[in-house]
Amino acid sequence: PAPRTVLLTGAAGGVGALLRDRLPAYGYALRLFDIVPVPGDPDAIAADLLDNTALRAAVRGVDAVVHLAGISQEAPFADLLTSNIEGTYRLYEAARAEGVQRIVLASSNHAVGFTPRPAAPGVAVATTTPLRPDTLYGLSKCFGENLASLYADKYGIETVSLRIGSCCPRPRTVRMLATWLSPADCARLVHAALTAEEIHHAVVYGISANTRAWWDLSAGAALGYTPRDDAEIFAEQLIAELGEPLPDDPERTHIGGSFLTAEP
Ligand code: NAI
Ligand code: 15L
Repeated sequence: PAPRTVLLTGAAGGVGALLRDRLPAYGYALRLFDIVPVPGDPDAIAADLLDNTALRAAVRGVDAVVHLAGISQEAPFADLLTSNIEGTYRLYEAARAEGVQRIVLASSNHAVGFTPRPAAPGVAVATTTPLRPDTLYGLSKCFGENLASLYADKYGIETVSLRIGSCCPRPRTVRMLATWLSPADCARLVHAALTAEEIHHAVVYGISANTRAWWDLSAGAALGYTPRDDAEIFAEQLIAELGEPLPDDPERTHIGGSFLTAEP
């Protein structure tokens, strides 16, 4: 049966906000969790992922978890170690203890960010491309994907790892014309990841049907994800405003763009 009650961690964040607005229409009852209060929702659980008691109670009785909580950009290692590495480990341990079968994990394109962008149009980067983080942040996402693999093999917990591109109301950079994940497509993707059958550990790229995409979307299609939006509608105006990045700019040369030169 399709999961009904879903724990949304990181519910106060940008992606959390757009999923809070959209997932109930798919029939889910959401339980919200974040270290900071969720605006407009007094029932949300305000706790750290490292608070075991709160986390176990949050996970208890849900059908699935959508795990967004964590640091979402480059940061000092000590902070990533706590929120992203230990926090994700604690989440999986809580899920194992409480018998939760399915986790949708927010990974990131930055797990493979140092991969060169395909030079030829129409050549796509596969989900099986070697992990190649561009930041300590990306490395923390590699840990999450490997943890998901371990918990699938060892304990049978199913994970769909979403290597999200750029999830925001509209693309803000020329690179995002390739990496954009529209809010509506994000909800479609999470719904597909929650309901797909015969999952072990699946890795998919989370972007819209962008004309300039450089990722292979077949893994997402196999889960039933059909994106409907395309960043191309913003292209003319965005390029007129910002201009194209220079040919040797990481925004042009590598998947991870400006994260290649980001320092903690
Ligand atoms: P965000 O930074 O807006 O939200 C993250 C939320 O996690 C925040 O509300 C924060 O309070 C919470 N959080 C952080 N540490 C926590 C802890 N120790 N315990 C409990 N809650 C904690 O990030 P956004 O943009 O909403 O992203 C959500 C997830 O998706 C993140 O894991 C991010 O790495 C990932 N992602 C997002 C992308 C995007 O384009 N927005 C792209 C790729 C990945
Ligand atoms: C990410 O992983 C970040 O969380 C988000 O803020 C964006 O910068 C995104 O990647 C991106 O690559 O555009």
